[in-house]
Amino acid sequence: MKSPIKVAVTGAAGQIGYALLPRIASGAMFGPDQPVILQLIEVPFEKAMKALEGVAMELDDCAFPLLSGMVLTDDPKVGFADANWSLLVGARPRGPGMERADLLKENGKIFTAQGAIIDEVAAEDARVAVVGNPANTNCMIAASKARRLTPDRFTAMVRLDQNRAQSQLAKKAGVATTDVTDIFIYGNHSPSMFPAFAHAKISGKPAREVINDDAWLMGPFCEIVGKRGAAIIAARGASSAASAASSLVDHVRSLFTPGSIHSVAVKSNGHYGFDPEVWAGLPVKTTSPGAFEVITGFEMCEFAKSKIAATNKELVEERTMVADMLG
Ligand code: NAX
Repeated sequence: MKSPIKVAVTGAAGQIGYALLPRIASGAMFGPDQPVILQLIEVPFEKAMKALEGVAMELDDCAFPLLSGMVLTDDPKVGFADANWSLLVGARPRGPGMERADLLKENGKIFTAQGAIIDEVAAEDARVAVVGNPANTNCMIAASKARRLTPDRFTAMVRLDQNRAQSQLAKKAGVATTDVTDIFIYGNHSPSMFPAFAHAKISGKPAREVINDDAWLMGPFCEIVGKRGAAIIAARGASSAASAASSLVDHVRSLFTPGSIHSVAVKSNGHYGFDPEVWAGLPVKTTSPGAFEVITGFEMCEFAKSKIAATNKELVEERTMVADMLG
């Protein structure tokens, strides 16, 4: 029997947490023979901790063979202790009348604290995946607080955007989602991000040739993918939860599986013209569990360059808004 992987999850009593935890405990994230210990972190309020207890009761009731233990806590130092993976889902939602800058600052405080604590108490091989919005900038803030863990240990999720793009291309072409490959997301997890359709393939052929409708790809396709989150809220009356949880499972599983090729928001280091200091969605290849290299060399047309410039501008603006929190 392998020794368990310790997975810390913040916002564990939230709606993404509810859809995520059974997937991790069932083996979907780390494989069918890998035990896990869930270290569940919530805010120090009775209502949240009570809800967390209820979630843990349900996990008990599933009798998952791979679930070796659970820790329920409102103390991040306890929750992140020796964690191999820290999944930062919890964040403050945007309230009425709240400006983007206010949201960045409010959430910046959370990720400032969590980045420093993870650096202090998490495992030697610690990896961090940020979902709480604005995910790219929150991830940058957390990474900036680390002295022991290098920036490549901190990633943010754009996999939901990749999955949305893959599914839209499949629908348009009338094929299975598994026939669509090499669709990567560049930039921010926001409507500004760019799904680079020119490199996508459908059954091994360029998606552009198969779909044969550049006007749709450059217009409605980018729009649908970019604004899918808002469309879900309009339809469901609540933000994406099952798909976000499933995409986080994909994000971590792909980073855990050498050879996987997928989109992750990572420190850009200047690739594809991004500001070197921002966390941008980029195509990566997993080299060993938790480690990756950015796939370079994709040619960008003028349209792609302008989309990347726009999403980069937004990331730089976000960075400027939280400049006093970095380092
Ligand atoms: P919920 O409001 O249902 O749950 C959030 C939970 O986080 C709450 O239980 C809250 O008590 C907890 N929390 C807040 N601050 C915390 C802290 N400092 N430590 C521990 N727990 C804390 O939100 P949910 O729908 O689960 O969404 C969570 C986050 O994911 C939001 O920021 C949301 O914007 C973001 N999303 C990111 C996506 C992405 O692709 N990157 C897509 C889905 C989602 O919108």
